[in-house]
Amino acid sequence: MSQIPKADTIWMDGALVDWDKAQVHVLTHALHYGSGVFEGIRAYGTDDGPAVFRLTEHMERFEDSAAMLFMDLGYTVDELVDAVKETIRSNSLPSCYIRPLAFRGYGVMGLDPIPAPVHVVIAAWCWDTYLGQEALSKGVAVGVSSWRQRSVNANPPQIKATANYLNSSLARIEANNHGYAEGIILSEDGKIAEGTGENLFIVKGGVLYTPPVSDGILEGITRDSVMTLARDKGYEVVEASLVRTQLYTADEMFMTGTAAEIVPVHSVDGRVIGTPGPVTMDLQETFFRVVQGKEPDYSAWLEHVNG
Ligand code: PPE
Repeated sequence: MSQIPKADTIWMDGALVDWDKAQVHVLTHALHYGSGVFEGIRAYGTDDGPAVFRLTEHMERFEDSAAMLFMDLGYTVDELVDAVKETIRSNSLPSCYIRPLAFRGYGVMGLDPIPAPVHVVIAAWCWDTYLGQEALSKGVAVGVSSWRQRSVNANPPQIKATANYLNSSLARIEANNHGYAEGIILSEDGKIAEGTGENLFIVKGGVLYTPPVSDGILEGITRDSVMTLARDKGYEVVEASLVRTQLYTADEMFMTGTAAEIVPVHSVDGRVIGTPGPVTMDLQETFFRVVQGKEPDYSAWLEHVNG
């Protein structure tokens, strides 16, 4: 993965600071105990300048993640929405990836996070493709991980917590070591959960299937967008528990995420599913038109940065 391309400023606790000055103390609570929550959001170029895709929904999820950990962000969703727009404007980014992060800061040590101060930062930079240049058009090879998904009663996957990504990192390292672009993580009882940073869909007999939130996944905003677009196009979409072999016999498979966007899967554990299928590519094409403001029916999903 390439280095983060530097932008100019980062929003930190209410003010824009120079990129290089956005620093923390080494005794920051979150560095030691993973006491943080974050978001990943994308802004795309449109005819009316950059527009952030489903920004309010991302900030609502951010607030929900924080609230579940008794973190008071100190800003309303509207204030955070404005802060994201201000960050993009200040960096003059025509399109970008946006990373809001709330974390427990410097002051106390020990496992009780409540006495530690809460900080909120928003950074934005250009993050082109997540799984490689050819992933979007040709698809990727994935493998089922030997690591199991964090349990709903241990590190709840529905909270977008920094600590959850230890699990994702173990699976990503393994996938890379095995020559796969991504790992698919199963729950302890063998159900398909998600990728290390994406949700997952299969297509079988023209119907789309994706695991329900109750199977222990992050409730992805791209997942929701794809379900909505697919239903609006007349496809049937079913939230259903899936097992490993259903991936092997799928007609099509793809993964969804803000960073990854909509990535076709061409093989699972060496079983070839095929070149990117028609349903996958239909949805991917529509998704890219939507985010670029070319589908007026979905303009409510775009939050423009200028004006
Ligand atoms: N599951 C996980 C575990 C996950 O991290 C993401 C997003 C998703 C599903 C898809 O959610 P959504 O972006 O709302 O459609 N992963 C973020 C972080 C990736 C990273 O490597 O960092 C992202 O895509 O921004």
